[in-house]
Amino acid sequence: MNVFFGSGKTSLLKALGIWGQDVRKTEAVSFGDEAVDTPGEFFDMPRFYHTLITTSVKAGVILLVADPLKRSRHSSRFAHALRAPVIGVITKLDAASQDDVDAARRSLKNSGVSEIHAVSSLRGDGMEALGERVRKLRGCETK
Ligand SMILES: Nc1nc2c(ncn2[C@@H]2O[C@H](COP(=O)(O)OP(=O)(O)OP(=O)(O)O)[C@@H](O)[C@H]2O)c(=O)[nH]1
Ligand SMILES: [Mg+2]
Repeated sequence: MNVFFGSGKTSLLKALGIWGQDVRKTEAVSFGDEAVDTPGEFFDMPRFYHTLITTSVKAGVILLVADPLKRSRHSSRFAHALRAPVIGVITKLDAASQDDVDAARRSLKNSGVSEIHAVSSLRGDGMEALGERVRKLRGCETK
């Protein structure tokens, strides 16, 4: 339990330039101008899954985040319930071992994600390629 909060979701949106507010604990599903942020706790509690699924309906792309430092394990095939393209993102590449990253990759694959990026929001690794994919799937590639 409680492996999804603090996994770096808000920091990731900020690093992608699609979150204007400060990075602090996300207490509720939060709507920004360009993105929707979710509290990590919702992924730990199956009774909140419907909220995540409903929130995803109008999304152009969904980033399913795995924290390699916490060995988070997403529900099997969870990504298949989401109604938009899902990209798996392994965060904190600057602080994780290769074993941690491999385990996070397995967890995301098990949840039904096929495209996976490993990034560091702090250091910037992988952010350019991920940003490009996100812009493309959001339909902003000509901006
Ligand atoms: N080393 C490292 N730390 C990171 C990275 N991204 C985020 N963090 C740290 O992880 C902590 C949690 O980051 P958040 O972005 O608030 O995580 P969150 O998933 O939005 O958390 P909740 O809102 O609680 O669900 C903060 O202390 C961040 O500085 C990263 O790429 N590398
Ligand atoms: Mg957050």
